[in-house]
Amino acid sequence: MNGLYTALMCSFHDDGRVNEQGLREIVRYNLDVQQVDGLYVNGSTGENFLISTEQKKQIFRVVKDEVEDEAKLIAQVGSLNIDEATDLAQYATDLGYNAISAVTPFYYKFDFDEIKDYYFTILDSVDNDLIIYSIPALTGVNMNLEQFGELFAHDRIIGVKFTAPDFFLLERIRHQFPDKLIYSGFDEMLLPASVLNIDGAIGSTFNINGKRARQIFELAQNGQLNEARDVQKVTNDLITDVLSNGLYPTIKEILKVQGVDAGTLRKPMKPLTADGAKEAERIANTFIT
Ligand code: NGF
Repeated sequence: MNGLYTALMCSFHDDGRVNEQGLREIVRYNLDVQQVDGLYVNGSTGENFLISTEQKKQIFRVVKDEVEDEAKLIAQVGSLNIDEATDLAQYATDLGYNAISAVTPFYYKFDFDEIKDYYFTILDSVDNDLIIYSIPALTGVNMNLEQFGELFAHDRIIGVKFTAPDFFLLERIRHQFPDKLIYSGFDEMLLPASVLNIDGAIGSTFNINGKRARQIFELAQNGQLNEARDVQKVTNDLITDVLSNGLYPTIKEILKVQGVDAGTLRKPMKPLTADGAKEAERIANTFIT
């Protein structure tokens, strides 16, 4: 399960339905052009928290049908509705997903016992491995080293998608749990995370910049830090421009410039203005090869 996973975008029609053909095109572009090792399906980048249970299942199904066994697949099933989470975990497992992942429960201020119960309930419902999705900036859930240890004590919690700029904690987790998988979640910090000996990364910008992500990851693994820094610099020039123009709509527009039908966004996310679309085209022409 090591390697680079795209946090997969999904294509939607203007009326909010899943654009299955567009989704297949996004999958193919990631596998054939960006050449990532796997896909992280129905994460934040997939607009997961804006869609229905049926749409989540539809996306799991279409992606698996397109990928078959060409790449590894991780299904993000986390939900505030524990019944939905267990239902999706079973559904993705039956489809043949290699692992499931679940965002820490958010919005209500759950204590750690509740968070632990959430993960163990999901695991009890399904025969698959689980990767914790930790993204404190969006969930407000900050877990410490000891709490990660309590979750990692479960032998089917195999790792964490670590989307936080806390390299102290990252290093401590790496040191204490050498057998667990750590995936870095912030693409702009892939180099420092790679230096700390992560196992892989999961990123939204890999939809358009997966090849550079691989260079950073592999150069760092080979100890070629100056070269890796140069690639991270170009990557961060790209990410700076993408973030200031609007993360998800800009990635979709860049995919469109590459001939991929990335569709529109689910409300209340808003599409780019005409000027925003022009800026996305400029970014594509400047950075995407
Ligand atoms: O989009 C976010 C929100 N984070 C992603 C990634 O961690 C999300 C990250 O790639 C993800 O994996 C998912 O879709 O579940 C950033 O977009 C990127 O580093 C630019 O900041 O924070």
